[in-house]
Formats: sequence, structure tokens, C-alpha cells
Amino acid sequence: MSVYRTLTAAEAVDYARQHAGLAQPDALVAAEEVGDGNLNLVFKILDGQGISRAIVKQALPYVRCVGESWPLTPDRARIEAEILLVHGEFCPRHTVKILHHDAGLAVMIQEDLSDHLIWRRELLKGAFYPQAARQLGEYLAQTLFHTSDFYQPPQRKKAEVSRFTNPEMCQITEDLVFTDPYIEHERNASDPSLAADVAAIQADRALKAAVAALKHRFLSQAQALLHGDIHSGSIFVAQGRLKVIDAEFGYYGPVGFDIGTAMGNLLLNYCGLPGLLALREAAAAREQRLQDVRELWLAFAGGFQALAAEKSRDIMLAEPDYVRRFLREVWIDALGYCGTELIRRTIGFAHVADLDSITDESMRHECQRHALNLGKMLIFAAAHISDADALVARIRQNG
Ligand code: SR1
Ligand code: MG
Repeated sequence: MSVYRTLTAAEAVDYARQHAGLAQPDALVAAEEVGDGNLNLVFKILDGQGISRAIVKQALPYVRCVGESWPLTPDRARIEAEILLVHGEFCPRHTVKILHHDAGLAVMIQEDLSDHLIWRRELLKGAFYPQAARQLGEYLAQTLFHTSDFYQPPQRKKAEVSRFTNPEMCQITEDLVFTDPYIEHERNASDPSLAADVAAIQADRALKAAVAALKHRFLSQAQALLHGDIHSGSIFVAQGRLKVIDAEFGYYGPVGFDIGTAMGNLLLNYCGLPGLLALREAAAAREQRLQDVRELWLAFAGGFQALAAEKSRDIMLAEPDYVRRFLREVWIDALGYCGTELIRRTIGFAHVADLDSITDESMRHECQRHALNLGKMLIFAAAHISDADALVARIRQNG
């Protein structure tokens, strides 16, 4: 019999008192439900002064932003907690700390991050965190290298692939990222004035074939334990600090998917900035975003290469020429996945504030078209873009 029940705010407080492992559990007195994502309940657990001391996150048995008509496995909470524990083992500096988790209740308690801010909200305001992209690149290098065949003993790695099989959440990504935007589908949403752009995308056989190749790799390449949804809303920042949360879409997949998703969300901000900020601020922030994309790749690739040289357990995979070849393959994948993220966040089911919060309608459409064109360009040109500087040059040429 399942023990699952949805927690009330009072129960969340009690739960945190019992399980958070805080020095003064009785100081916890109230909970505030703050979940603004698409899927879960999220409670801040407050002390008598109203200061948040821990976060209780519970998976609902359905997609929160849709309702009970879209059921979804609560087992995603176990997978998320276990992924964050693994990522925390390899990159404690940039992974949120899991204090406790319970598979039956689909609940986890995380460290409080109230002294950080959500990166996306900061990017919308044009705030710059000069170390964030490098730190995100470090997180990706550490977590993806240490969970891959470069480092994991082969039998253990196969057991990990099985532990982190996440079919329901992967299907959401498979559908929402790689299929729906390229067909007529009731889940898609876009401004009516983009109808011709959407029709062109859905009629473009060459584009569909290129996206099919990316989808096929997402379906079949168990390279490393991915975060699976690493966008700027799943990242907390403070000056000099960065923490990754929300790994419920994680599974063993192609390394380039995490890199491309992260880059794609930075570029969604790049595309939206002219509609979000005044001319000069937008221009400055766009330059920062291009530098962020460059830094992110260089930190990831440099970090991965150094780890491969120092810590690879497979002596064949550690061959420097092979490491370079592997990183080239990751780069091409990442540019493609960056492109699919740009497209799906513009005309698919789940949008981003970087574009949708632009109030001037014609400016919003211009920014959305830019995101679509940049996405298409990246998908088609991925194999012809040699490095991060060439990427930045291509993005500038694109508008
Ligand atoms: C039904 S979930 C929709 C989207 O929200 C999440 O953040 C993922 O990006 C997913 O694709
Ligand atoms: Mg999320």
C-alpha cells in the first residue's frame, strides 16, 4: 500500500522538524508554499522570525501547471534526490545539498538558499554574475565526467544507468523538445503572429531530419548522468556562488544535452534582452551573455579534458586524441540541443519569461523570431562551427 499523501503546510513543518537534521528543530514554526515551477509543491520552512531554514519539496502525482488530467510518476522525486546526491558527491560546491529524502512520500528536504537568487530573474533585470557561467561549466565538467565511462567502472556504470532510468520524465522531454514543436500539436503555444514562422518550421523536412538525429541521440546515448533540465530557472546565484537545483528530468543521456540546454537558456535571454531593457543596458547585457556562453563551454571543455587526463579509469578512453574527438562530438551535439531549446521555448508548451514577459507586442515577436532563426541556424550549422569564438561570431552575424 502506498504511503503517499500530499503534505499540508503544517505537515511540511512537522516533517522538516523531524528530518531536516537542524540543530533547533522546534524553532521551525511555519511553512510558505512557493512553488512556481511546472511540477511540484515547494515549501519554505520558516522559523519564528520568518527566516527560511530549509526547503521541503514534494512531487505531485500530476503535472502541477496542467492538473490531474496529466498524471506523472511521483518516483521522479526519488530520482531527483538520488541524482542531486550523486552530483553533490562530485561537485559539492555547486549542487544543492539534500538533507533528507523519502521515496514513499516523494519528498525531499533541501538546504535553504534564501541568500541566493534565481539566475533567470537576475538575467531578466540585466544583473551580471561574472563567475556564474564558469561555475556552471565546472559543475557540468565534474558531474558529467565522473558519471561517465571515463571514470565509472563499467559494471557499476551500467547499474547506474538502470538506477536512473527515468522513462516518464524522458518522454516529456522527447515530446515537448523534439516532437511537438515540429508538428501541429494542442500542447504547443505561440503568438498568432508567428503562425507563418511556425508553419515554416513544421514544413521544413531538412530541419525535422536534423532534429530527429538529435532526438535519436537523446533516446539512445547513455554517456553520463545528466541534470536533464538545466535552465537558468534551475540555478541559484549569489556573488561568486552558484547552486544547481531541480534534477527531476535527469537520466543517463548525451553529455551535449546538458551543455546545449544551459547555452540555449543564456541565448534565450540574449534574444529577449532588446525587449526587456533600454537600448544601452540591453547591448551591454547581450555582450555579457555572449561571454557567458563562451566561458561556459571553455570551463566545461577545459575541466573535462583535465579530469580525463588525471582521473580516467579507462586507459583507452583516456587517449588524448580520443578525448579531443569526444569533446568535438559533445560540442556539435550541444549546439544542436541549444537550437532545439531555443525553438521549443518559443513555440512549444513551456515558454520562458525572457521572451514571454516582453510587453511590447511587436518587439516580443521580433525577439521570438530571432530565437527561432538562431535555433535553426545552430541546428543546421553545428558541425561547421569550429569553436566558442566562431560560435560567438556566428551569433553576432545572426542579429
Ligand atoms: C510538463 S513540464 C514542462 C517543462 O517544464 C520543465 O521545466 C521542463 O523543462 C519541461 O519540459
Ligand atoms: Mg525544473
